[in-house]
Amino acid sequence: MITRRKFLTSAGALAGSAAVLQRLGSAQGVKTREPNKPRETTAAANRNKPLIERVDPKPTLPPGEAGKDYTPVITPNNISLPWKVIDGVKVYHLVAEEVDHEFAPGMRAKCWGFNGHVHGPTIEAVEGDRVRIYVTNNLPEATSVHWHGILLPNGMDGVGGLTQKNIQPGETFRYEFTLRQHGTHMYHSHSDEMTQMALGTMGLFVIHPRRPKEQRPDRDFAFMLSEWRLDTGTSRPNPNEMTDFNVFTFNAKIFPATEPMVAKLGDRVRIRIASVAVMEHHPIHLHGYQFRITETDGGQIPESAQQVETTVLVAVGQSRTFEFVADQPGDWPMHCHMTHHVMTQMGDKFPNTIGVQPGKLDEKIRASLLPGYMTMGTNGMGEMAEMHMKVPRNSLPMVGAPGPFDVIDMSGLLTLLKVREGITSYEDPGWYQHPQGTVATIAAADDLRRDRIEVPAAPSAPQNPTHHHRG
Ligand SMILES: [Cu+2]
Repeated sequence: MITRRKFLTSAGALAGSAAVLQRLGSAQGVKTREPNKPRETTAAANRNKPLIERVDPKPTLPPGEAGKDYTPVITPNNISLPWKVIDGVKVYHLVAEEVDHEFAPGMRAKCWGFNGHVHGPTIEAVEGDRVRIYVTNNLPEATSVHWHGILLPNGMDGVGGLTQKNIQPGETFRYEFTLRQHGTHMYHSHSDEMTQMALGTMGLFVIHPRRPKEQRPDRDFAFMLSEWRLDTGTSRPNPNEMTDFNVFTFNAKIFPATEPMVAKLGDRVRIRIASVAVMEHHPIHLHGYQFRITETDGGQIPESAQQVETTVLVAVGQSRTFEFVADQPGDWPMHCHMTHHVMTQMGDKFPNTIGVQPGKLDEKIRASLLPGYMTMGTNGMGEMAEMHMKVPRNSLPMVGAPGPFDVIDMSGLLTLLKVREGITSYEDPGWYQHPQGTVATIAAADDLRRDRIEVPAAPSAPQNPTHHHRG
């Protein structure tokens, strides 16, 4: 029999041990977010301290060191912004400027970015670091930089006109704050955002936990998603576009210009995906794996609440981080599952010709109107990847890159995870060599007979069959 008194006593003991566990947890490792309580470093939690200490707490730990305190993040096709430590503060310098950016060989545009990069380099720091970030404006109009998702004094939030004066062309502003959190965050201009962000002025801001409770990843990759309107023959993305984007990028690159993620068999892999522009949400799907969503913008999710997924939706303004053990070798695509987001430029505004039987149409048009005319897409768009058509200046055919078997008829928001056994470096190892018998191939007649597979007759002769399979 549990008496009321007994019950209360044991409940009290339980509550006590929970508090002890919580203290242990916070001493040993990362605290998960508790947004409904004031943080120990915030103004409301320190009402008895002087105002400046409450609003802008000074660091209590030395600057975090790579290797000792964290495993550096890898930003494929980009770099981490260099910094120096001056009097215990990590000092960074961003220069907002026009950048002649290559999305993929054959497609360049004058974008806006930072320090010669589109997007800007990744700012990397550690929870508890004090950071001082100088921003020089070399754009032709005023700007400001907002630290998206970062907890800081209101006047450091970087909203032009609201929390600070705009940074005029030629001016350099100083931002300084102590990092009170960890996670995948971003920075972006917050002055004329529509124009500046559509041209690329944004970057990742990765804050490592000081003492991770979880096992550290062997490979930690970070990506920023974006979409652009870049019309063929033009040299600048069009920032006035609201809905109809035609270039989709991982770290401002289009497949096959996206650097692959390379991992050794058995590596613990973390992938961070963030988006802060422009107008689209992207469900990012990884082939061959299930992963745990381990972090949101708010930092680590308690293990009991982590979801196991194969696709993660990253909305504009969000970051999502997932982890898995790379236990299956191969070349695995990671791509947006919006099918038009793995195409480029010429994929839209194309008349639907699927199933059209052009008959003598092509001949007639060639004779009387257009000598080079050819009806396309009647059996699908895959053929477009193989045609090596002449394309207008500064454009890419909408799909296609050479693959190990056939042309890969995807582009845009696609990159590869390359998992290999026995590699000694993380250089691109080339295409995966499959163990014998593990590749789908044309079915042998013996197999069909043994398994009693009856192949139905092909539909009555298509007019211009394409040879999507070369083998
Ligand atoms: Cu997408």
